[in-house]
Amino acid sequence: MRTLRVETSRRHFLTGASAAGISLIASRAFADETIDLGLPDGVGTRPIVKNYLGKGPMILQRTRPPLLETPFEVFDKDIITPNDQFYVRWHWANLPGEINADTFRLAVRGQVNTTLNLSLKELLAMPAVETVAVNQCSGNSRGFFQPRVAGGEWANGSMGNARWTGVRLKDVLDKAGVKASATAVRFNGLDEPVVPDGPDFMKSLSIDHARAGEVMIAYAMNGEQLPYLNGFPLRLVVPGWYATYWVKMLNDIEVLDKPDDNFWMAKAYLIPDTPHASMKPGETGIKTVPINQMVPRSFVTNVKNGATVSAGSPLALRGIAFGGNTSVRKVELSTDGGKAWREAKLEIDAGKYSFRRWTAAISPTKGANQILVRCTNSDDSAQPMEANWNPSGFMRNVVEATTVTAS
Ligand SMILES: Nc1nc2c(c(=O)[nH]1)N[C@H]1C(S)=C(S)[C@@H](COP(=O)(O)O)O[C@H]1N2
Ligand SMILES: [Mo]
Repeated sequence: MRTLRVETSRRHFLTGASAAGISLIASRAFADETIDLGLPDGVGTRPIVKNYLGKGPMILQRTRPPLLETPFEVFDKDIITPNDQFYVRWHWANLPGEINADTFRLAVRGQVNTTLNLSLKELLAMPAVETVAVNQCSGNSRGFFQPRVAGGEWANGSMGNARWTGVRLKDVLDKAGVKASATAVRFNGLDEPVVPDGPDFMKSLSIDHARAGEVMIAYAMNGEQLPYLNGFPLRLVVPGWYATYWVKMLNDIEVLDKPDDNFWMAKAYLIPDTPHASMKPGETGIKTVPINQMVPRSFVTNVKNGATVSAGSPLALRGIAFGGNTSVRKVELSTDGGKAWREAKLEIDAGKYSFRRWTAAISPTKGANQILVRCTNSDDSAQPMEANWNPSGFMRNVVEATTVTAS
């Protein structure tokens, strides 16, 4: 557990002033290489950047603020997504140019008996906990929504799975002593709006969720300190919940005595309160609620849509699945459009919030073969056959189809 490298004396520098520096680095990191994400209407061509603020090869979605997508083949290599290819998403481009780990403090204030200003050393001295969990953007796969919706046009790579190490949020709240008046806990990071009246990015959780024990303040990711773009030096980890709650560069925790009405809770990240958060384009009068727990998903990772394979010999398939807010119960495949399903083999269980590797073999017949893959989680929630739709492009988890041609 203590082999991880978290140097409290280390600083994170960006070359140049923060915002301007980021664009400069982006343009220097530009390669000639591009990728076609295969989005509907052929709008999916993006540059690949290879050296963007410490990241390896990534799909550049936007530079200000930085939005980087993980190339999908990364998910075929391991159920853990490496830090240098873990996706990146920020709402505002105003990121600190330097973070000094020595002087950094995490404030815990509001409805508490004692206001705290915790150093990284103090946090590292508290009992450490570890969990493997999927971090997935609410808008992962938004680029596949039809009709199209506004927002980052992600393919399937705004998700990743990592081993997170840190302290329990509950332990930090207990240290401060939460007052009986507490109803919610709000989290804020070091990033700031680029316009004076822009709403600072903040998210909150109910006091019960915050104290239930699973929510973590992480200082390490896959045994290393957090990469700058993934929230150095601290981030919230909310297992089973969409990544919008996983506040990065976390430096302020405020215990509230009333519901949080800040923009990012009350106006943004709302979903229709309907099955699969689905509605019809233009439909009105639908009640909305803040987005919350994730839903199951599964993907083939070793064969690309449109690939050519040989007929008559078995085709080995493998992929990843995750249960969302609970573990994977089963992964099934269908090659007849969803009439018959066969169970895939599930590999190592790294924890209920982790990606799980699955393997299977099919026997392709001459011509086009459509492979459907479906995950059912331990709450018996299964991926739907029909894609959901909502105007924000959230919570896509339709059964994925991969078509290969056998000759
Ligand atoms: N401070 C801060 N934390 C944040 C955000 C942000 O804009 N600012 N974006 C959230 C959203 S919407 C996502 S999808 C995840 C992305 O996490 P990652 O960049 O580490 O992959 O960070 C979350 N935490
Ligand atoms: Mo997100």
